[in-house]
Amino acid sequence: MIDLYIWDKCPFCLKVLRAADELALKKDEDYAILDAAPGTEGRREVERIGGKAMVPFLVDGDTSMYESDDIIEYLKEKA
Ligand SMILES: N[C@@H](CCC(=O)N[C@@H](CS)C(=O)NCC(=O)O)C(=O)O
Repeated sequence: MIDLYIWDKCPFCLKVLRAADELALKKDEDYAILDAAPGTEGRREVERIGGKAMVPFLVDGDTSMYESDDIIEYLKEKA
């Protein structure tokens, strides 16, 4: 399962979610959304895993990335 750390006020996060939707990826089947709003445990987890407190953030096993365009390309490969 792909984990997407998302803050729903972040336009880059919304762009990633829109792409996942357009690619017909299924939430809770193909990917999970983890709340990473500022001050949340999710945001602290993002920093622990990747070293930066930035969203969107994708984790899939040993793969992780921060850039929304890279995330969208990754999702396209998985679709
Ligand atoms: N280059 C990134 C930009 C993402 C970005 O700026 N995210 C903001 C929220 S909208 C953020 O996490 N800022 C916190 C920080 O930069 O530490 C992308 O395209 O995904």
